[in-house]
Amino acid sequence: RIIRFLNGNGTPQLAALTDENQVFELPYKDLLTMVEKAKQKNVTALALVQEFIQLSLPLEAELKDLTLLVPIEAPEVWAAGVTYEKSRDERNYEATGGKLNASTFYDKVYDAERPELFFKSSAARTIGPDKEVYLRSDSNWQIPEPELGMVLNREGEVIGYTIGNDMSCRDIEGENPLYLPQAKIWKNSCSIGPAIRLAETVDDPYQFQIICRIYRGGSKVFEDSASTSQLKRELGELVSYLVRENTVFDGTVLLTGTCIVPPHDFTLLDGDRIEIEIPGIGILNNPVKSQVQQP
Ligand code: DO4
Ligand code: MG
Repeated sequence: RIIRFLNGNGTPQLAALTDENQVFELPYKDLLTMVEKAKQKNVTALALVQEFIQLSLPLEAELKDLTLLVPIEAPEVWAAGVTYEKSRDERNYEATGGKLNASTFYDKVYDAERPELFFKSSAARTIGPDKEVYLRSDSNWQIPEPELGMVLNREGEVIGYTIGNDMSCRDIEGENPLYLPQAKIWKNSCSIGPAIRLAETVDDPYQFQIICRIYRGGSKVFEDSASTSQLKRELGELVSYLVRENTVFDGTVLLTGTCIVPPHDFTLLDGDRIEIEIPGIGILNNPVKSQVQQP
């Protein structure tokens, strides 16, 4: 796994994280530079990392002592929607005011050939591990959306996998589908990290478990888990629609949709803490904070 952290001089440092959670500094500016270097040497990024691990010693500091940064400064984060049955059912609930037997455009997109893809975030709006995700002040129904993220290069090849939180306002989304950008995009509404698992180390991306926990006042108020085996669509299918007639930048992250939704009466509050875990990638931890009001 690849991480970034702030070193003693206050500058970002790229590093490899082993299965034993040992941290080895890597001599590259970022993951994209490392992948480029591997291509030039005609080796995999994994082989390059293994070479450094064999030649160096791990840091004495433990992972928990490091100030982690976003593992990649993704120029854009895109997201797929309604890729799990659970997501379709919950959107129907929002859009119909709870009439579960009503048919909506969410049913249509779930079965359509073309997936739902939307622009989620830019580098300036995306935060990393342990940073605060913000709430909107004009929504009363806000949830985290725990999702597997694919890190892509400009050709749409998957470089690695990460964890993403597609923070969402269910009331704004349910009021009118045209409000989707406001229900999805605001300051600190997207979190990614803590690590990127190199694609070549993943045998089967449909076997990731996703776990979400929400803590309030020190107690756990929500926990649920799901698996990427429940995805309705293939990951390659999502990427192929993203790159179609599009300019995609190196390091773009594509979130693959949520399969975990807290109960209908749940909304995030200032002071909550969200943990999203994907074993094999890590735990993305973010405190929740009300938006700081502009004077
Ligand atoms: O259609 C609205 C958004 C869906 C979404 O974000 C998801 O399914 O994860
Ligand atoms: Mg989502």
